[in-house]
Amino acid sequence: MTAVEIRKEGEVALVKIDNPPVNAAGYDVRVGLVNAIQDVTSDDAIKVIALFAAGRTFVAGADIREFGQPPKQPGLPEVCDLLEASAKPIVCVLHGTTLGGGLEIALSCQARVGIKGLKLGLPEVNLGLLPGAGGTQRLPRLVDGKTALTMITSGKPISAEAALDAGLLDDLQDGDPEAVALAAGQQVLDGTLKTRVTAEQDNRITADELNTFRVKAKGEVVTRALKAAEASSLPLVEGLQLERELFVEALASNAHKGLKHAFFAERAVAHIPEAKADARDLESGGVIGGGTMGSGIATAMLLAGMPVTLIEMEEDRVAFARETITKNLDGAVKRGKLTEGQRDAVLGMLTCTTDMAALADADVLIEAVFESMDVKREVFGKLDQVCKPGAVLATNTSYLDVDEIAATTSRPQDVIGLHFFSPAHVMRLLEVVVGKETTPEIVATSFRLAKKLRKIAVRSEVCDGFIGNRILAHYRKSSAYMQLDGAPFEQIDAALEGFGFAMGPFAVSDLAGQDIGWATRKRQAEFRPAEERYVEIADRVCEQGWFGRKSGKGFYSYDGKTRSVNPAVAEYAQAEREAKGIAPRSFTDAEIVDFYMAAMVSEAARVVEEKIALRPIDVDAVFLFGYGFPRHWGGPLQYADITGLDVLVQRIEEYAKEDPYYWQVPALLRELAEAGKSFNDLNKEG
Ligand code: 3H9
Repeated sequence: MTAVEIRKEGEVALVKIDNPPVNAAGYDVRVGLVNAIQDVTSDDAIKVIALFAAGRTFVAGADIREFGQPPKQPGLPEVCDLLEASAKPIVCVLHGTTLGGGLEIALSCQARVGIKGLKLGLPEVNLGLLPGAGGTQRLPRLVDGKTALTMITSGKPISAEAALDAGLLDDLQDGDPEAVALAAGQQVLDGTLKTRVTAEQDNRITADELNTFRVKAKGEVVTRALKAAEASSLPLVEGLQLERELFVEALASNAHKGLKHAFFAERAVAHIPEAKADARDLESGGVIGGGTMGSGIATAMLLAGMPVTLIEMEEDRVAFARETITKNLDGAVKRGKLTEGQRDAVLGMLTCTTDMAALADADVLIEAVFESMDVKREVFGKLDQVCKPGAVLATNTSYLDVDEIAATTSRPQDVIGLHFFSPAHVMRLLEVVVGKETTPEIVATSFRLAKKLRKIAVRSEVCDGFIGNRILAHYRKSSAYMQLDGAPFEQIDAALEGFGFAMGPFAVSDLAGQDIGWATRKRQAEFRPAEERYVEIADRVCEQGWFGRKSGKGFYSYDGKTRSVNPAVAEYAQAEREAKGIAPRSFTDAEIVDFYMAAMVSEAARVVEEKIALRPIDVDAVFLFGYGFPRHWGGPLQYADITGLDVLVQRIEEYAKEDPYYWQVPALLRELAEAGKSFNDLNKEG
């Protein structure tokens, strides 16, 4: 099979791109297009070329896997120039998701016909790039300035109808791409479909529009894309040249490396050893526990069209769970995700009861009760009695031993951990925690469930805290150490927000409620090794009843939407320093980020080393989709690759001089650094 095929029908040459799964414009496609144009140009019988694609979509962009590899000619810009200069008119038929380089191919043709359901966009900014095959120059010559600038800078696709209105499409049809392509070719021949050369159209971006977008533009990626769009006022050749230079600059940026990694992380996590096992049916669900988590999980299942039975212990708790789920669904209505009619229909699929026997027919059961082994054991004992054979029995524990829970049933092979993140109907991450006895079928079924719930599932082995919370428990201590050593907590928050986190660690603990962490610290006190540094500042804050936002005060004081620093925190810090004989020192923002990230990378490396995560990219996905890690850094281990593993080893060794217990170079990190390898090399090895 070749990536581009030609079939001639009278005076029309049908040129088909066939490069599954998404017809990316990789090397084979580019060479195929050049050959096809040459072949057709030299055939006097052919008057019109109709270009279309096989499969689920027209070209969804350049082949992202080629970025960072040595370029192979012809490049997409050259192919687009060739299409535009074609002596015979080319009509391009678009379906599915015509994105990036795919849209740039279409812009270079002389007419464009869409197939209903089509979406068109230039998502390059989402990869830290800008359209690099003429998109920033040709789009403003076909559509109004506002539409062009919005598409180039937002990365969001538009509908076929909007594209037709804007003049990006010349016609919208229904049907199979090949049949539509043949008909469109005939229409060009008989003159009912007009053709025009994009290069000959006038640029339509006005100075006012440019100013408006300049004011809004945030960050280097969007600013660069806008600069390229601005160049569309130049003659096309000059504009294309400038676009090329900016694209090459973007390709070399760290933002592109991080965002490309994040794109692949989202997809790579589905490649698990159990992928080929027979997944079971997932028609209906059961949830045990109607607190925030249980209600969120039930909401997610309902939104995916699954009938749900929710169990609570008492009647008033049953009513409370129904109320919470209704509120969640009302929120979805407000956000425009659901109509009121759909909400009512969805609520009709919910049963809330105290009777465990009602779970007998459910395909997947998710326990979300209080985080205590005794309580969980009791619930699983009952589930074992009432659930049908073959049902998936899942626990939503965030750190308890899944194997111990499984052992309380007569069917440990059907037990798995499904760790949702709060709010469960919104957050995209789902950690799938595979027990010693869990069968491949149950793992595959859990991944199928995640897909149904539109979540990103990441496979984890059993350990305390699994991938995410285990790493979090470690690096969270680093911010307390910096605080005690002299960095004001608000500086630590600001430095990490500057790095890209939506919120710094102190603001996060105020939001989550400091009482939870305090209770954990008290519970762990007797097991804490003598060599471990322990910072008491947060305990002093909690002793005042200042648990964060919910009590109006924590590290910060809250007044409506504004927050200010709680001055008592600095006093507690100073008192503890004096008691422990610590002379405070100042930290730069860069030192704060280095220290915090080195802590995160250390534990992340150990999680890979111990094979808790399948690959480094799985750890990255957990942090991107569950912990608000800045997408442009691609995840903690992609950050490590960008920073340099040897640099990280040196930093950790330096920190270890002060605190050799906390700071230890993970064996895997050292091994990779010494071999001149990266975490990404491990991803490639699978
Ligand atoms: C660009 O075009 C630059 C130009 O301006 C200039 C050039 C000079 N390349 O998402 P899915 C893989 S930048 C390579 O699960 P869906 C994907 O990894 C590009 N591979 O399917 C996955 O592989 P696997 C601008 C790609 O139906 C498989 O295809 N374009 C590409 O949920 C299925 O993908 C974009 O940014 C690619 N371009 O969604 C569009 N795209 O199975 C990026 C996908 O091994 N793509 N793959 O894990 C998308 O947004 C979605 O894939 C799409 C389909 C909406 C198309």
